Amino acid sequence: MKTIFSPLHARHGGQTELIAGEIVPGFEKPARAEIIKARVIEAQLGPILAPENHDLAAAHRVHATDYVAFLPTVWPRWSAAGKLGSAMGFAWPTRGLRGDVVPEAIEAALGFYSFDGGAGFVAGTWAAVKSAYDVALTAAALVRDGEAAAFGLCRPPGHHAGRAFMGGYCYINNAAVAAQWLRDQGAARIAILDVDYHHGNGTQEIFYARGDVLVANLHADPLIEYPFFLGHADERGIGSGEGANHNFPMPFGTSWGAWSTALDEACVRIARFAPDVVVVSLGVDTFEKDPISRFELTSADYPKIGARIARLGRPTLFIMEGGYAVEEIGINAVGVLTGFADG
Ligand code: 6XA
Ligand code: ZN
Repeated sequence: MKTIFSPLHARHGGQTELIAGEIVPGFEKPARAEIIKARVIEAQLGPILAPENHDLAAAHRVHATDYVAFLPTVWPRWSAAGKLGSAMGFAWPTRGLRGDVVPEAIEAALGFYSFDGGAGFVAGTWAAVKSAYDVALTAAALVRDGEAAAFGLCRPPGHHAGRAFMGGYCYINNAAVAAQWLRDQGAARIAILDVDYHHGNGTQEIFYARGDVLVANLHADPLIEYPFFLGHADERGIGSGEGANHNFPMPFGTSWGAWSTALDEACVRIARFAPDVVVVSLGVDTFEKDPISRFELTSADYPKIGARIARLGRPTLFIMEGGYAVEEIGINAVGVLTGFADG
């Protein structure tokens, strides 16, 4: 399996994030992608290729025009305003406030285009975000051209980014961009299988009214876990998307038994949908030692995830999402891929 990787991801580093009353160094750091890349080499998964440069047309297919235009301007505006630290909002237009007027002040515009303080910008953030977009599209093109599978080693991740907002370390929704691009390249139906510990709220929002893109999410129950405000089992899609959104919220402490039962059910529904391509939002923060998560999967479980996905027998595009900088992030992420390749 080919991996697409860009060293530009490392330009996004040293950012801070807001969690539980504290501004802390971002957990989503460059070492993550470097550890995964090293494991791709060590496990001899296949060649590592650089992404091709793409214009932003594919981003406009899933994100609002004004939002896409805003992203590259954030750091220049923030630094021109003489502000220090990571660029992020601190006020958000919740219920009862105007959500239709973009403020002029950069810190307020950041609040307008985000749902949390988890997607800070530093000077190189846009370059990294754009590189992850290029990685996703280049990997998608491999699958379009007939590869059985490809791995987009995207960083930063994407699944919390919605049509017009960032959050949760995500700016552009790489998996959604790739899925829509594959549709535009002629695929009739795409299934997105999100196995990250956190609900992929952005991906769900983007495709919620769509019957041509099935979205299945396995994640910690939003009643008790981030992103909190989406991801319940009763969210099944609307309009022509009715029945094409599938959520599997699970309690803290979930281990392979219950988790794999949910994976199996998601795969049964995907098989019934008969997608031309399966896009996997590959998060490995379900791992027992993940520093921000509370599931109990072990390293031995990840190849079994890959093998189950392989049984779908569909062209498959893996897009990297979460999983934090512990040594095992490489073993676990690449474990899914070798499990798929051997499955
Ligand atoms: C709160 C936690 C963000 C979770 C990001 C993640 N800042 N998403 O791993 O999949
Ligand atoms: Zn996650």
